[in-house]
Amino acid sequence: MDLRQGIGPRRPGKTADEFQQDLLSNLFYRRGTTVESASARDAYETLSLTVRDRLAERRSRTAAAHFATNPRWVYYLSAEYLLGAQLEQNLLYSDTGDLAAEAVKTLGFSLEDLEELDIEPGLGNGGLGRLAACLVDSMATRDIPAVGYGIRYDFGIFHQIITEEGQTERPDDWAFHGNPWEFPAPDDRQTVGFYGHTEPIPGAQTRKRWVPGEIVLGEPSHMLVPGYGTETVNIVRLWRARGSEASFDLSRFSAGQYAEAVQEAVRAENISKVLYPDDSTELGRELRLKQQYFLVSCSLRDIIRRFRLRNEGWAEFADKTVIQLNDTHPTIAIAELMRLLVDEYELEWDEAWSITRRTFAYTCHTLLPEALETWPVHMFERLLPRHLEIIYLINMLFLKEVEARFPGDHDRVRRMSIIGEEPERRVRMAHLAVVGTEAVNGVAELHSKLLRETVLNDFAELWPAKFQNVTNGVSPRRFVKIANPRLSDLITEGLGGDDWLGDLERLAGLEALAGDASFLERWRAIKRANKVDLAAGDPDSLTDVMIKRFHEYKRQQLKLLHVIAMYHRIRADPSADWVPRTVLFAGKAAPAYHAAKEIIRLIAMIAARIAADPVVSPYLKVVFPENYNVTLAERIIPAADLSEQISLAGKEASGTGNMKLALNGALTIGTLDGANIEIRARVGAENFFLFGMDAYQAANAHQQGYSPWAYYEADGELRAALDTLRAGTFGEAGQRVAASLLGRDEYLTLADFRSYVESQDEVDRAWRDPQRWARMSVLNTAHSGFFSSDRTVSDYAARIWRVAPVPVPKEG
Ligand code: B1H
Repeated sequence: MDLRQGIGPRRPGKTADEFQQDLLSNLFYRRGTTVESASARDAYETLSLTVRDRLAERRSRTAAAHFATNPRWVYYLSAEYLLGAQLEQNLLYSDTGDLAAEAVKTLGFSLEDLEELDIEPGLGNGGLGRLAACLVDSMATRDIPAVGYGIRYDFGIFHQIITEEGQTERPDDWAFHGNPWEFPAPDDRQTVGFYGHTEPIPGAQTRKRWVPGEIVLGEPSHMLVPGYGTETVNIVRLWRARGSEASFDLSRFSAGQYAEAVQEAVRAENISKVLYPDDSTELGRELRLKQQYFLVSCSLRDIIRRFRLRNEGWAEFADKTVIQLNDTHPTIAIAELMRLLVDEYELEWDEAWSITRRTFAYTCHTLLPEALETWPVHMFERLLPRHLEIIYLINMLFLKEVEARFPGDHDRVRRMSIIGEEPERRVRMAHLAVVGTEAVNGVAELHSKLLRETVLNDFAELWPAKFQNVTNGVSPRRFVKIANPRLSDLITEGLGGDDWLGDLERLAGLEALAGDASFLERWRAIKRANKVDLAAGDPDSLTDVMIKRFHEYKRQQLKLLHVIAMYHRIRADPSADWVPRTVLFAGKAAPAYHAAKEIIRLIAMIAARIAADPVVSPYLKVVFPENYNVTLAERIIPAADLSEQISLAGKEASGTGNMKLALNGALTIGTLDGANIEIRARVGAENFFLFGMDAYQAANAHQQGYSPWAYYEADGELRAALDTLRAGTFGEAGQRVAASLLGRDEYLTLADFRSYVESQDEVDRAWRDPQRWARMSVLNTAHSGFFSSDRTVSDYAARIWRVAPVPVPKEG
């Protein structure tokens, strides 16, 4: 029966009355309550279902269009998704905001009340996880058939509490009250093996049998990912680990051994229990590798299942499928697809390898050596014995290729091997990712260039055409329209329409208004109103924000040295005409990253000290709102005047906060690092505060005998700031930070201090001319259209995925 003709499901209505009726039906029949007794949570859940129904209707049309087309699909594999709050976005994308606002009034609530209850699935750490969320948004917006695969962690990124003692962590039970946006799909569950041993198969050459020692179930659920201004609704499919039925031991339970009875199930469920709260370093924990394989194994089987719905045999698999690896975390997929094709589907090795290589593409997000994942061979051998055998064979064949190209170059072979030998034998996941994929990309121009010139240089020499750049981007819907409604309205008015939300380069039209005094006045008033809403400090002060994960390479400590220098200047001359500043830090540190937590503690200490100082506090305020997440970012970004992007050049792969802030009219003070370079090139050098050394100077500094003491000796203001820290004025945290800076100063903070302070002085001068500042602000927004994730996705689609959009017909 064709459900689209004759009898089909009743479709959600378009009018206010129909929306209202649907809301009430959902309240009665799905929530099981009544208007009289509906709580705020009842209303929130019911509204969410009502909005979700509208997206689900589009989803059904999307699936039908995809099924009819049998297109090439993009599968995005990512250990992290930072999707942000769902309600407001889904109201916008289903164009039901006004209907919803009216309808919930009948239940006695306002939309704002209900938005307070909305969930934020914190299933990621920082930029990498938020990028995944922006890309799935833009894939749907660009009508690309895609599924995002991830893990449904029970506990997302920890909830951060800030006290004068610094950061403490609390578990984030994000779905404690349930998640109305999620559809469980238990019928699509998969079984995943771990441990065990391999056995030869008589008569077979490369095929082997893997007998796992542990079996875990992966249960999927999905969330809908609508496109903006289009009919497409894609999905993000998240896997949750469960024990099998057999994992509950009834006889032990009956014997009163309650803990033992469930221990196997608990062990299984621990796999998706918690997100690793680590933004950079490899934890070396077996559970982490287990998570990675769990994600990959479930997702690949699901991808094959979906392929088989529409296709027979394997001839077309690589033409119909592209699997994008979001960093190395899902890279074991390369060995797993080989295992499935060779061992389970009985393809010849060469054919399987040709399919595998053509199916995968790899995005690298770092240059930090400590963030390039490697796993001890012994751990692999125990957990994934068959995969290790496959990796050895891939490596052997690959190294033969290298030998043939560079005869006698044994050092090159050693450097390029997927297995590192020193100091212990380890599997180098980035090497596997380069060898097993068709395309490798960095995330900003400088990053992609440095990848080719440094960490992946040998590979770029072997396969130059494989290496590409795709500069990151951000969703203008979430980070301008939803986050900054006032500015969005003004932009829409200024441009004569809201097409810019789906075509961000249109912001360039604002340039014509940058000389219009009344427009600039309104622009300024909006920034001020956003600051009033944020309520972080005096709305007339310069709001100077540094919002990102805490890491020494990002150099929050450099910003602090500047704060201390300002503190000293004000104390030395309290009656001078200082530019008042509110310095806002927000961000999390990995719980085990002590140096980063020390910096947070120091900020808390300095903030309290300055607040208590009647001489300094009229001009300088330091604030640290706790628990930085997507929702808080959406409040801070629209209120920012100055965006701190001050990483040591060559260390920040791209940055995406830099893009969000520039789009919202903050001016950047930054180094020539990551995407800062591309932002500056577009907004114009005169509208960007540049300082510091470049990546090449930074790369050579330590080799050339860099000495932080030389800078300490030569610069009185720097010396005074460091001496204040050393003297213990800001506690032990201050002493330890100073000791680290005057010890090795790995990230060359002292070397860039003078140039940074001079650039900050330039910031003050620009701020004193409000017209000039407003014009610079407008020009930043006007020329940041390139940084839409829609453009990023179009780049991937054209150059890496080679996929075409599949339009979804409108209803009726
Ligand atoms: C980025 C990570 C990352 N790069 C390891 N690498 C992780 C590495 O839990 N882990 O083990 C988690 C995350 N994250 C960031 O990616 C870069 O630092 C940013 O510069 C970049 O903008 C972002 C998106 O490409």
